[in-house]
Order: sequence, then structure tokens, then C-alpha cells
Amino acid sequence: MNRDWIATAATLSAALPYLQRYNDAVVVIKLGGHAMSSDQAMEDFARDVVLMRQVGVNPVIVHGGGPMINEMLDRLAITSDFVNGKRVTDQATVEVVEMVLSGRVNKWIVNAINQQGGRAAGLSGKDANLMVCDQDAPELGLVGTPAEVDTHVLTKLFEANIIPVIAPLGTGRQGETLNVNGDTAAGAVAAALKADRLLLLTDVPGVMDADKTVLTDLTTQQVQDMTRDGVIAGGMIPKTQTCLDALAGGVRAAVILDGRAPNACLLELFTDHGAGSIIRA
Ligand code: X2W
Repeated sequence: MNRDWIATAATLSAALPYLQRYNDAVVVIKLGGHAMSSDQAMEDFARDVVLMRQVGVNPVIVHGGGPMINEMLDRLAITSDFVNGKRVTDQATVEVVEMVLSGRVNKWIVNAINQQGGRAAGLSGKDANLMVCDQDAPELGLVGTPAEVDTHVLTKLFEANIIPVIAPLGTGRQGETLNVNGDTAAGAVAAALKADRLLLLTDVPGVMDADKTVLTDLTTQQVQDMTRDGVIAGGMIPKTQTCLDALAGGVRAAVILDGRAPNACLLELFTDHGAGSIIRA
């Protein structure tokens, strides 16, 4: 018999305890703009998501799209600044952010999942009051931090066997449209759902120590110590902070992993090996 088939059957058999563990689990996946590097990468991601749903996981996708927003702002000759990793957003900018995230990126993901035989529906935090936000720092303008997350629409979609794909925009207290950082939105949705896992897919292998070795297992205390000591720095800080907030909000574990690695989500959920850095309370 062909060795590949034997290996495939062995792989499936080895996955049984994990398939049982995650049956009916809620897994929130943040797909960052940098992890959406090509149509092929998107197809591979979508296939993993459809497989998860097929084996009884309830996946929720929350996406970013920073690079795609930048590209469109450039085309329209609108300049854009970031403060502490968040985009300073005026009215013209938020219109572009919504157009790009809800119109283009969201539908790219929805279509990719549906092409793999899944059923995905796209929405933003504005739909069904999913994410009502307070204004973030005033100097950021139209940027929100999720204050009330109503997960009703998500549980209805789970029941209907539909995979929710969420663009990170929210409604402000006065009904205005607010731009929300994708990681922040994913963390808030995961906490509101008390998700079993929050997976942050990015373009680095995970949290690294000073020698660039990936730290596969971390506690919240270790993350706090490493941040204080400057080992966790720069763009990793908002990601680890999102994980800590999500854990404090009731998420069981959060993982930072490289979305460009093949089958990253499956490797994390369904094998002994895992992927990236897992943070537990
Ligand atoms: C982000 C939303 C998109 C995002 C922005 O305008 O770029 C804020 O910064 P990535 O690809 O996950 O970085 N919003 C407030 O988070 O995209």
C-alpha cells in the first residue's frame, strides 16, 4: 500500500482525542492583514476553517486588513498616522476603512470559505449590535474600544451551521461608525463568547525570547514579566495584551501563531505539536 495513505490514516487516528476535545468548542480566529498574503494562502486558510466546522468546532473569524486599507488610502492620496499601533481615523478615513474591510476583505474571506464547501456569512461589529463601542483615546478620532458585545447573532449563526466572518468596525454611542483594531475586536468577541481558544494569526512564529527562540507555553505571569523586562516589545505588545485581556475575560487559552505556516490552525488544534505560543491563565 502507498505509504502516504498509511500516514494519512495514522494522522487521522492520532487526531481523535483532539477532535473529541474540540467538539462543540468555540474557536475565535483573528486573521491579520499580513497573514492574507495571497489567494492561495486564503484558500488554505479557508479549507482549514471548513474542516474545523466539519468536525464540530464553531469557528468565528475576525479579520484585519491594515495593509489593504493603506493601499486604498494611498490610491486616494489620504495620509494616515498610527499612535500606539492604532490608526488615527477621521471621517474620510473611516469611510475607506469600512469600504475596504466590509466590502473587500470580508467578502474575500467569505467567498474563500464558501468555495471550500463551507457556509460563511460576513458581518461587521455594526450588525445586530454585535459591537457597541466607546471612543478610544480622543486623539485617535473615530476609533472605538468594544464596550458591549452582543453575541446573540453569533450563536444563531452557529445553530444554523454558518461560519461568522467579522470586520472590525463598531457602532459608537451616538450611532457613529468607529474603526476598531482587529486584535482588540477579536479579543472582545472571544471574551464575550467565553471561547475555548483565541488564535491570533500573524506573520511571526510566536512570542520569542531574547535569542529569537519561540516560547511555546506561557503563563500570564511570564508574559507580564517579559513585557516589563523588554523581551516582549513593539508590535507584539498589543497582541500579548489582547491575549491577557481575553484570558481575564474568560477565554480558556490564547495562541499567537504564524498564519503563513501551512495548516497553522489544524496544527494547533488537532496535534500534539501545537503551533506558535500558547498563553494560559
Ligand atoms: C485597524 C483595523 C484593521 C486591522 C486599521 O485601521 O488598520 C485601527 O488601527 P490588521 O491587518 O489586523 O492590522 N484599526 C484602529 O486591525 O488590520
